[in-house]
Amino acid sequence: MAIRTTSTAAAATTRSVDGDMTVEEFKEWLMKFDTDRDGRISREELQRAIRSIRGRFSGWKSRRGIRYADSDGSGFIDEGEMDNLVVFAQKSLGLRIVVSN
Ligand SMILES: [Ca+2]
Repeated sequence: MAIRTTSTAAAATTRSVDGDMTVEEFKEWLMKFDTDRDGRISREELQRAIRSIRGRFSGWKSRRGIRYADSDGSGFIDEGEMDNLVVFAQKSLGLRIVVSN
């Protein structure tokens, strides 16, 4: 049986963020920036995410995003706070995120 090298999962999930995306797709995209893999998004990680979509003022916006979404004041966006960040991304980052019922 031949062992084939398939393209990485990261490459396969790379998609345009210019069009509509679902909340699930947004979270999946965002978690790619969880570089220390602690399951939370830090300000630095959020800044890299904003920069990746050519967002301007990524430093300032990431600070605002954390402040907006970080309900418990931990300084990180954890899983339960991700929905707050969805709202922030729609309002302040101009992402079109479809909320499905
Ligand atoms: Ca993290």
